[in-house]
Amino acid sequence: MAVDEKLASVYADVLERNPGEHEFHQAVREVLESIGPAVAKHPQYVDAKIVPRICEPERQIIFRVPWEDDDGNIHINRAFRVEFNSALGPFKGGLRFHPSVLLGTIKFLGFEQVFKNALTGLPIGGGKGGSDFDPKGRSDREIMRFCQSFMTELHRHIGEYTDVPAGDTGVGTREVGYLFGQYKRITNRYESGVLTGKGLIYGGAQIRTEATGYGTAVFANEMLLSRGSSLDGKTVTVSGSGNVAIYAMEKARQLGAHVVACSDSSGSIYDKDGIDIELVKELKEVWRARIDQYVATRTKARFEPGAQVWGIPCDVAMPCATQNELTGKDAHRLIKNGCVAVAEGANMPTTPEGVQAFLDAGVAFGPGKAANAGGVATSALEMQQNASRDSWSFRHSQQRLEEIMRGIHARCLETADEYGMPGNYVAGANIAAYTRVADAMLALGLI
Ligand code: NDP
Ligand code: 2IT
Repeated sequence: MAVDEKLASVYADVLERNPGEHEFHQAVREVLESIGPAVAKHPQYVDAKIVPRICEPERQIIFRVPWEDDDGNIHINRAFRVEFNSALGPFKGGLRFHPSVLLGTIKFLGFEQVFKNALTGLPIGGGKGGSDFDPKGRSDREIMRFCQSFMTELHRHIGEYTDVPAGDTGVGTREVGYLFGQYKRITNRYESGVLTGKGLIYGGAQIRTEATGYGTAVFANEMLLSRGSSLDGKTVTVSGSGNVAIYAMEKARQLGAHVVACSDSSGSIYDKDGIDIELVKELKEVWRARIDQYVATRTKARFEPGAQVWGIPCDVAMPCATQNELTGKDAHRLIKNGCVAVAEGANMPTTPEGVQAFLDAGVAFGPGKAANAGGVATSALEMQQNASRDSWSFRHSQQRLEEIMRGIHARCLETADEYGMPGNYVAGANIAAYTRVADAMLALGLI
């Protein structure tokens, strides 16, 4: 798809002013390709230069993180917090620790987050942060020292009314605990709402751990229900085996699906009897092991080094590992093998060619900013509980999460219909989110 004529110069500007940041360019392009009809319908957005303002982060912070390993060696990492847009609420979004992280990575994630958060209907702006720190193989003490050093700088930029980080790749409950401990120590404030994804014992919310994956499977089910089918009895493949992948598999199974494959960056496993999700949890959450260890216990399963899951026939695919992990070629293979629905648990896991192939083939395609919004939505519920010094039951939290996911699904479909692109969740999500952010920005004056 092409970028609308009115928006072409905005996109050219983004390319020129953010050189080399390909993932950021890709994320912006996808939104600009979708929102042409909304911009045409609302000339006030053009007059107020809403689109160029949305493409420029409100604030970008880059800092040094020095830390010492267990042998006394000194390491220097680079860290970022991109506070992208606060029209709808405090900046909100996760922290990623992965060696591939660059400023452009965090900008793409922050940009996506603005729209995702708007789609939830909750009062949260968008931001993202992280570091090129590699947690693999590091001891608990090393992780703690890194988190403490990271927070020693980050603390001055965040706050429950300002910017509220959470987890993402490489950052889970353990890391959020160390980050919160250091924030509390420096500021002398038990400010629970400054971070989400906390442990249950000190202000965390029920179902936050499960929320992204659960929400992704619920979204897949909603897409199928709207087409007269459901996840029940469907064969599902999932990429990754981290937080999002594990709980996407768990909810898919609860909804009656047969999950046969998952992966990590070393390769993929195929278990035709159904993935033993408890085993994957233990391997990944307790032992922090590589995925090939799965076949040591489940001897009939197959591990393929270096392989992805996309060659395995399935009805529903859920990419839950990382950006651009599902290419046009992978998409064509999935379509040929009978895949009817794709729900993105990861952020931007499908390349533009892949997305186009799915849309052209009529596959129900749920983009990450809609399908994986359950995580951040539950973070907003955690903020709500912290603000009222309350804690809700698992059952109530699960009900809220499912309502929110159904609401997002309906909003995407209705918007796609309204703009004459029935069934196109990409257009629906981008337009619905864009108009919400744009209306808030207009109301707040030139900000
Ligand atoms: P985790 O760190 O828990 O797990 C990440 C998984 O993806 C691991 O299996 C990892 O394999 C694999 N992976 C990560 N990077 C790469 C890479 N470059 N190449 C191949 N495999 C890779 O992260 P999450 O599950 O939390 O996040 C996964 C995705 O979901 C990300 O895109 C994230 O932005 C998105 N997301 C996360 C949310 C959350 O609440 N956590 C919310 C919404 C979206 P290995 O261990 O071998 O590196
Ligand atoms: O990409 C995402 O939505 C997240 N990593 C979750 C962010 C959050 O603030 O819970």
